[in-house]
Amino acid sequence: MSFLTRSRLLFGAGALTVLGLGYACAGRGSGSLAGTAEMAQRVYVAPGEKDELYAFLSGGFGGQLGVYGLPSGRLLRTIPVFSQHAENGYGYNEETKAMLETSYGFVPWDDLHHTALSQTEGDDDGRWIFVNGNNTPRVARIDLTTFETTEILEIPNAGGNHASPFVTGNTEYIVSSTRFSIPVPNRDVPIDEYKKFFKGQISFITADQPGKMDIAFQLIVPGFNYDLARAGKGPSDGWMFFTSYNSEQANTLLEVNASQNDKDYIAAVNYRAAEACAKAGKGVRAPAEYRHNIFDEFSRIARSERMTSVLQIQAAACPGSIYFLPTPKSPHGADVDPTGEYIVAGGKLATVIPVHSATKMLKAIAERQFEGELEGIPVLKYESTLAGEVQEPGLGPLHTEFDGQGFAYTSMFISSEVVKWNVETRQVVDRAPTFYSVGHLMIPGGATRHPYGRYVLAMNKITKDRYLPTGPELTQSAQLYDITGEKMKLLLDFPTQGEPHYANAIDAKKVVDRQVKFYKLAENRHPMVSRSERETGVERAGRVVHVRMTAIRSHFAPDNIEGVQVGDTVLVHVTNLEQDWDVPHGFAILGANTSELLIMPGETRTLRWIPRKPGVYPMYCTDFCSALHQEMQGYVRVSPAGSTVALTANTRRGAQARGTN
Ligand code: K7E
Ligand code: CUA
Repeated sequence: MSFLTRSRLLFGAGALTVLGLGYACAGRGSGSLAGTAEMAQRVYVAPGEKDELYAFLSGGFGGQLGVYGLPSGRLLRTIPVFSQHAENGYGYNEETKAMLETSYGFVPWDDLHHTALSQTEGDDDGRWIFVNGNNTPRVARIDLTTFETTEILEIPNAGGNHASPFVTGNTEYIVSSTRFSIPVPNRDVPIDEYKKFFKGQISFITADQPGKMDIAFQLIVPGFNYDLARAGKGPSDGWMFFTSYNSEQANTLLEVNASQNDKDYIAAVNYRAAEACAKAGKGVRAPAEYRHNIFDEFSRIARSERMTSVLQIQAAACPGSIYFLPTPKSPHGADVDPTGEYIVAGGKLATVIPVHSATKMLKAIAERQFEGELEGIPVLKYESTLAGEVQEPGLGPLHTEFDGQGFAYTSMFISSEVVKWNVETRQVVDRAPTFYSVGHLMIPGGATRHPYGRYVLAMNKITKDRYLPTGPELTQSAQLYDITGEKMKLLLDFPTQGEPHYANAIDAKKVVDRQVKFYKLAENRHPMVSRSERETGVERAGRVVHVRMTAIRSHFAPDNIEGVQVGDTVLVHVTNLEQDWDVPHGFAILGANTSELLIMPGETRTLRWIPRKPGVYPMYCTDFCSALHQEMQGYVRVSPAGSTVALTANTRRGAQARGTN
């Protein structure tokens, strides 16, 4: 930004402040006039300018991923992942339905909690972002050249895929661990025989080859609740740390029964040792039913593969692959600092923040400083791995992020604040209130070796009085703080979609240059593609009618179709002939029991329609694509079943050509 622009901004922000005064004076303001102007200036992205960061916020129970610009907080896009998305037909059109197939059938929704950008040598590389589906255990890959979900892998033997999809330093693996232990394999057993039958599992999923996600192995672990995870680096390279709670193994009233033990555990997995053990034949290929859904780059059609087995290893059979680190109390977050030396747990009910040392852990393992064993897994002595505790941090510590300058930032759910502390001395150095009940925090690059720093984003669970009310359901909210100085400074509130849990942000430069602007028509391998209007037409195969159609500014070809009958399954395959950026066409037809199609340039999308009544059905383009967009329309004539009206389509504009009947 030039100096001139900056000064103009300052001036503009002054005007904003005057308008905002009423609210600022009314109470929870953000300080002085000058303070507000400075805040506005820091987050204001002038018309025509762009944000410096992409932020990807999980959509929680919305099942999707939100793309925001930072520092402005502007919503740029919703990427459909686990939920059907009528806006662009994801999960409704014939090409993408298979993405939502599972071993339970078609599951059109999930609860998306965590995001993980792909990494190379411990830094974000901008290739993909991975996300988890918590309810029907799944992980997904989103390609950041197209901002599309291109792969989904279901996780067997999991009930609540929560500790997921955290990534290793070169994206060798993403992980999945189960929040709810279940019988493994899942079967019909009495619930109160939990301790006998219920198991946890920790899965390592190969992730560095697009289209080839696969469960390398599942480590079977005690029936606790596994909550979050983070990969090690530096001295903890090769390790993955998982928090667990409910070490009591309660199966009812967990609010009381899983809060008995003073300490639960961090499960520290040496995944190279586990991998070697699995490769050495110590595992068992167990039957398991799950799906691997892949989106083909050239046909742009998803297919769902049925998987039938998974490699399982038992902790006891693979000594050295997993250790328990006692950790107070019902820990939630597990976070590793940029150097890889410190592992921080957020104990929801703990009065301190425990900080483990990777170096001490390795030494304690070498010296066998164990206090016991749990189902064959050594339990290290608390003191043997502890670097120290942050005293009186606040109430309800959940998640910690790092700025790369030696400071950690922990969210305090109960006392609604962000607490900044020194990683080495573990002294609290600053606090900032959040509005209200903060869950995850996110520092751009905070999970990498080199945090980008500058901001911390707090994602809040409760907003109460922060926004204009919208009935019983109020918006969720994020808050952006400046962290470049000694003290955190609140810059911005912005509403979010669904309930964001975790998020990632990345320097926009790592993503913008790799954008796909359109799909090449010449490379379109969809079996029903029409690469020109000459290739369009209609065809009947029994009760199925295929319509091959093209869309280009500003007409469909064909745009008059006759001879469709009530009860036919009509498959309209629309190819967008445009070869230019930002020219999608839409397609919708009266009474269709599905969403529209939104067809990107060069791709083919299919709408399934079973007309129920005779009549003439208008169809039209839903995306205002040109000055003659309103003219982009047509008709389908539907006759009673058994009618003698021939199937025809005006495949060339104006001329009434016969379809292949
Ligand atoms: Cu919301 Cu990461 Cu599911 Cu904590 S989790 S807040
Ligand atoms: Cu095409 Cu509007």
